Amino acid sequence: MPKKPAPSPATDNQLHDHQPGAGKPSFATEQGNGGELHQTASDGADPAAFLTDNFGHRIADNQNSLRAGERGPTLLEDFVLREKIFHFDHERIPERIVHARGSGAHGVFECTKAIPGLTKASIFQTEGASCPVFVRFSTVAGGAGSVDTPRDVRGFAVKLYTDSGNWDLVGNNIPVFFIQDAMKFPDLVHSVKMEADRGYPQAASAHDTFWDFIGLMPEAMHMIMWAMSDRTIPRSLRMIEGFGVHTFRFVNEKGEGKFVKFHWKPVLGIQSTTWDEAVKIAGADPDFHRRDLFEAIDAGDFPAWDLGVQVFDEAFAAKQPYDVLDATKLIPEEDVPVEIVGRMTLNRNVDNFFAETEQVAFLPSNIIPGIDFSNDPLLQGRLFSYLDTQKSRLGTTNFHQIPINAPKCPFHNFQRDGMMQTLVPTGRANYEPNSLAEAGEHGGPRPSAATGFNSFTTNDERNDPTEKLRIRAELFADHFSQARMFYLSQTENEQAHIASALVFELSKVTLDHVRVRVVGQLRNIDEDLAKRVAAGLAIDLPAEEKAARAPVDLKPSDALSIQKNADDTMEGRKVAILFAEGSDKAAIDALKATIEKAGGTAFLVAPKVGGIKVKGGTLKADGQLAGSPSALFDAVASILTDDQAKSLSKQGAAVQWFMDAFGHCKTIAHDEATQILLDKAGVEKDSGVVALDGFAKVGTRRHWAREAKVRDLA
Ligand code: HDE
Repeated sequence: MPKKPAPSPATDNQLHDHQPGAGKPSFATEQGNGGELHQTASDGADPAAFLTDNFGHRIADNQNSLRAGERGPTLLEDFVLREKIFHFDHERIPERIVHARGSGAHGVFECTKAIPGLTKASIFQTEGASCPVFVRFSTVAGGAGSVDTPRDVRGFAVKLYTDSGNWDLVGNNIPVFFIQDAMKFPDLVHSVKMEADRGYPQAASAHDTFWDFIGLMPEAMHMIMWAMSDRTIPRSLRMIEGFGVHTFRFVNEKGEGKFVKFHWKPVLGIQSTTWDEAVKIAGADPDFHRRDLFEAIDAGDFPAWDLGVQVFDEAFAAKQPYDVLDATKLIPEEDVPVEIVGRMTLNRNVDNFFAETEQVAFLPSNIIPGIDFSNDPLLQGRLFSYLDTQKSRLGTTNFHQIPINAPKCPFHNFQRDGMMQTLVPTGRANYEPNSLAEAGEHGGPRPSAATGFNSFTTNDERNDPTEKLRIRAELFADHFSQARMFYLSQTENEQAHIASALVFELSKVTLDHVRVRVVGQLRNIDEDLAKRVAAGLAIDLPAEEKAARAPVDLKPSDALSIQKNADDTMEGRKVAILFAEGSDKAAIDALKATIEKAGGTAFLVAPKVGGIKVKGGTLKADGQLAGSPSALFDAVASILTDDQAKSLSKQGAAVQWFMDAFGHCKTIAHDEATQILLDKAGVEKDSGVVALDGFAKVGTRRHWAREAKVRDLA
């Protein structure tokens, strides 16, 4: 007689942990009508507590597959196993072609200034009008599992669920783009992604094919200045600007149209890291930005952005030395000030990453009456691409029914069927016109000429729509004027960062002629920049690449610099306090209070995380020293005993902690005992290396004047 198999311990646990009626397990998926039927189940238990398969059958054992005998083969009959594995096998969907790595959050947009004279968009009619939003921030080049802090442009995609339909403002944290025409997008993306034969590098532009393409596409040079600046190594997603990039249209009730550019201004200010810091963060916490966003929202520190608009007309556009339809150009804020009309606050984390952040589908073609497109050829190409890509990513034309994508206002039409149809349209009317209403049946919805979306009729007289041409308008040929303007608008330190980033990236290029060509292009931007980069690469200054159109000198714009606009707020910043056995708890508490009062967060770091005996009690650390390098914080402080400081001065992780904080130009607040560690780390006294009671005054600002002491910049 076969002996009775022993029950597996896991099965027992499962039964004990999830006793029916013991409360709703967090993994329960309640779907369809099954739940309702189970409500009336005879055993009277909470139906949500039962593990079922996808068709509502309760599962008795979630540990063991069905076998023929104790040591025999698994049976095909095991529908529980087959369904579980079948579903798992298909869990992944294709990642986004670009912007695959992203983090999302819910929030609200509120109109803070009504602008009915400019637009009839419902959301801008009354001050205080609001709508829900979903935002997804992303990097561009890396795959879905890549790190958060490569040098890369950040996507800034906002879905506003307005009462007149979804408005998707799918922008970036840089106001211009690499290319002028959608025709070049696949080439750009192929060049920056992993190289086709070798499959590397991941999430990096520092390689041959990218710079080969760039050297041959001088229209990218303005964007390259931004990409090599600190904008592409942000400190936090909460501290990036957002831009709609393209010129759009505002249309008012009278049908009058003006051009508009959209800006999102972070309330916390713009802040970036240094390159060395970004690289170290990638190792210490590959999810640095995702975690930072999640934790801030979780703690109730809701990040916010002001929505600004630059509005101008054809007459203004005609007078500029650039074409406003060219996405490689911006409108200086000094020429057209940014007017703030709304505020967006992110106040809720996603409940499920896949269902929301992964399945959200942004469409630049989602606009609402009162907003319209311009003839920007890059934007026009995007209007096709995003709708198209969703079919291959989400697998069905019914992707709009996924909750995160569905509008929150009613939608009715005669589109029917398709894969994964989850709606159940009723009635016979699935065509229009119909006269079913005359027979007392429901005839379905009808178009409305008055309230429906009417495209703006362009009054651009320079355009002859009867001509079919594959050309670009004349001013699109100016590739360097604004690149120069951007470079000259930066502080000396920011210019040095740009030059050094170019040297770093081009040093990774192995094809000599590619390097030479890019430096030849830089000569059209700024002679000094080209010389610095050539010197940094140890190559002779190459001949200037011929410019299609000679650049003109534009007035530098202070608004383009991060450092010129930095304010000293501690709001949203994170300060690490290093302590160890015997540290003075009162001093730690006092510093913590100072940081929190200024809107920052204190993070306690110690050699061990459990309870540590300190002077005045026991203290738990938030992070262990080796796992919490100083690169993860905005500033550091240290409160130690002489003995502990001496012992830590022999440990690499502790010495590196201060060396990096100093090298990343951060404030270091310390007690006397810490001096031995500072000496070992080569930390010299300056305005950012202060005693503990001096911290409040210096705060978390960076001390850029120190940088020349710690590294050679190009
Ligand atoms: Fe995108 N872009 N793009 N792009 N883009 C995508 O759409 C595309 C461009 C941007 O978080 C894709 O749903 C073309 C400019 C963001 O889900 C794809 C062109 C700007 C996101 C696509 C551009 C952007 C995308 C990939 C040239 C800034 C992430 C998956 C004509 C204004 C949205 C998807 C998210 C995503 C195409 C140029 C921003 C393939 C053809 C310019 C923020 O459809």
